[in-house]
Amino acid sequence: RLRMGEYYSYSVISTWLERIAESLPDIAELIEVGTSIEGRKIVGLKFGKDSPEKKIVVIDAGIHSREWAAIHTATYFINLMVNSRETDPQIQDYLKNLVIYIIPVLNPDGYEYTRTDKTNPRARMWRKSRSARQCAFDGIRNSCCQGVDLNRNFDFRFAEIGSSRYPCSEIYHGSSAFSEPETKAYSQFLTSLKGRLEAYITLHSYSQLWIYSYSHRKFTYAPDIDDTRRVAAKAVQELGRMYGTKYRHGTGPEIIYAFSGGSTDWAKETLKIKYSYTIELRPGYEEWNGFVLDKNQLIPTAKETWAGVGVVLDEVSSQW
Ligand code: 0X9
Ligand code: ZN
Repeated sequence: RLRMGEYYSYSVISTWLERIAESLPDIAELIEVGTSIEGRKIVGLKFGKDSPEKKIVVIDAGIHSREWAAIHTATYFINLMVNSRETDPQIQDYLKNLVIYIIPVLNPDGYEYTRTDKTNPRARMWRKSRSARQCAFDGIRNSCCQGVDLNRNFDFRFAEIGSSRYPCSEIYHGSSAFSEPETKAYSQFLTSLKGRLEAYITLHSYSQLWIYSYSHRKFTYAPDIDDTRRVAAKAVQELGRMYGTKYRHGTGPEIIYAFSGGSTDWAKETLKIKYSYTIELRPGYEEWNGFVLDKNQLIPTAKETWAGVGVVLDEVSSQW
């Protein structure tokens, strides 16, 4: 058991997932998405007995390592599924009607690096992966840096907008689409679920936004935008009912900025997932350094997010 409202190392989180899978084989299975550049196994849990006609929902977090509130929220979801499986009828419905994958830390190397904080104060703000140094001439000198922004490395309009070809940039897109083991493995994992994937939700922080496709250009949507938008609107409404937290919904360029190479756009376009959302958790965008969220906000953040995510899950599970 993990006490919620705390931050844990990647090894504690993954051991916890293993234990859950061992002790509750009827509802949870350990899954291995792939291996990070430093050799960590990217693991998650698969909830619900599988059968070919069941719809699948995938929830991930931690593609950006400094976004600890997102990682906590994903572990909170897991904790909730496990602890409420016998008492909460809503969770029982999900377990019966859906297959839900939760992968709490997509970028474990980056996450562990952010936890080395005490020896290196700058490390807490690390966003990218920990891939090997690459160099590029930036007009003045040849600059070499480590890490790729994994949320710029997906094969959706790769390198077109809102990313950088300089390895020292925070938004370095990598040498080519899916050049990184983390994104490559994850895209293969998601592709293997194609056809049954009805929702894909990626948790980030911060700015209190519920974002849908597409991100590269204003007013550019997939044909099923009406459903996507309706469910997003309902989700932010339900989320706000709990503590009054105000979220906005829209596409990236409409409500924050345009960029390409992100996971939700790739999932939307390539896998034709109806509900493909990026959620930016607390705090609001006016906060100066919202990546460091006060511990006492962790559980409320996770709870209200679950209320919003529940709208998506209800939508998908009621189609059955
Ligand atoms: O820039 C990103 O990768 C995400 N924001 S974050 O602050 N967590 O790094 C994605 C935001 C989604 N934005 C758009 N779709 N434009
Ligand atoms: Zn992020």
